[in-house]
Amino acid sequence: MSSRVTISSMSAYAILGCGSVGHAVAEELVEREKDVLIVDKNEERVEALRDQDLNAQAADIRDAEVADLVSDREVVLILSSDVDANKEAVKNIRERDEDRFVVVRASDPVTSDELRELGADVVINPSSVIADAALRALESGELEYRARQLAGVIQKTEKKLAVLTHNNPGPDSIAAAAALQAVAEHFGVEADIVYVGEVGRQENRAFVNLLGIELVDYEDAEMGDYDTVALVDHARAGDPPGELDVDIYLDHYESGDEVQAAFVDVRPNVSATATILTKYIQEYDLNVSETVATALLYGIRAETLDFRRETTPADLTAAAYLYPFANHDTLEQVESPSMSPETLDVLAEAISNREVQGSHLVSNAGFIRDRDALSQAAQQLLNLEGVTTAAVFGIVEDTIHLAAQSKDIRMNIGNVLGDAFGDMGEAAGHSTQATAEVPLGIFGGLEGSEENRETLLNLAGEAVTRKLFDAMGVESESGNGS
Ligand SMILES: [Mn+2]
Repeated sequence: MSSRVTISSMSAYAILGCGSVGHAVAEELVEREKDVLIVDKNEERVEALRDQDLNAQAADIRDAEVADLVSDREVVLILSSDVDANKEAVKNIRERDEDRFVVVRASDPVTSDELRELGADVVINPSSVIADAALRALESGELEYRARQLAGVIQKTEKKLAVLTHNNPGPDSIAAAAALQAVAEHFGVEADIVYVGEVGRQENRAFVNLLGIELVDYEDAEMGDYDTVALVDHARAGDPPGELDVDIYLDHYESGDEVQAAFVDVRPNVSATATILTKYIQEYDLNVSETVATALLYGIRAETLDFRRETTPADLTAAAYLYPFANHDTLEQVESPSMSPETLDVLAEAISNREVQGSHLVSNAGFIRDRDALSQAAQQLLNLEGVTTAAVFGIVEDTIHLAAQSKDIRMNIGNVLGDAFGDMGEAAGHSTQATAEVPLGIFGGLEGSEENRETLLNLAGEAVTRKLFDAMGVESESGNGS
């Protein structure tokens, strides 16, 4: 018996009918040091069982006195191949008392129903047991086959593998990509995760940053460096860029078009591509890293809205497999990104230094260490009443860093920063969020003393603020800022 059932509080068993099934069960129970009584009508067999030091008695399991014989047993397993005899046995036991836990072997669905009506607690129908086992074998065999195919395609890589997430990737896609990267590494193939668009939303950025997942922007990627291309979780997120020759395609959604790739695994019966990758990781028996396990678990949870949306048994078993390997502190942080003390300082500084013109806010946060704090501060400042665009800048070493966020649909903040700083520094972003960097040197060569630095900060701050308001289209009207 391969399945492990623990019935620890029940210690005394009876097996009625000791053919091959009954014998296998008896051996397993005795192995587990259970007290087992075997009843079979074949006297020779009973003798043989006794020779094996088993507690066996000869009796026809149809006889009413067999019910007395097993009355001190908590569990009775009626396993003979004669289903009519089994029916009699159940009837006798139930007539004697209601308490025994009775497991009975049936022969087909009809006798299954009859045995249940007679009072069996569990009915086993051999043909459905075999059918289940066959299906499970098929499933694992199929996975083994697919895993071999996928490994083959990965191993053909001579240069590098590019794993493309879907455009503006979310957790499922990033997690699946990180897992495929780990699978490739397992086969000695270097892989990069490549994305198109933006990693939007604070949780997604927190997810990528906290786990230290490295992503390559498609714009910066040299696609010629890759001779194998994989698309993960792509079907519902627009077309991949350019004329990509796709080798590997993994998704839980069917693609609208026919996918042309050497290896395709689409499973509409699971709810996350991260689930599919978890199955491969199990199949390859990969030593899954904490990062990949945490990423996959978050991917599954995010895609199923914490198991509330279209969750399948496969998603749950994948999550259960990942659970012990994942870092739950990180998961908690990803799910509720907390504000670092640095961000809080930057935010406090930005609030007190804010200048507001109309619905536009610009603020100088001074000398800072962590430029990521700027975009978080800008995001928070959008919560101020009447503010639709917020830009916060600060100085890190010799560079002014600026982050801006806008919820004003008439304004493209990416263009605003490009207009204001494109010629003296670098600006990047899109309509709702953008960043810019300007070398401090542009504002004069003051160096050295603390006093000079303060002067420089004020000069640069005024210049940046003026340029920003100009680019936002604000005339030098009277502001209502502080
Ligand atoms: Mn997905």
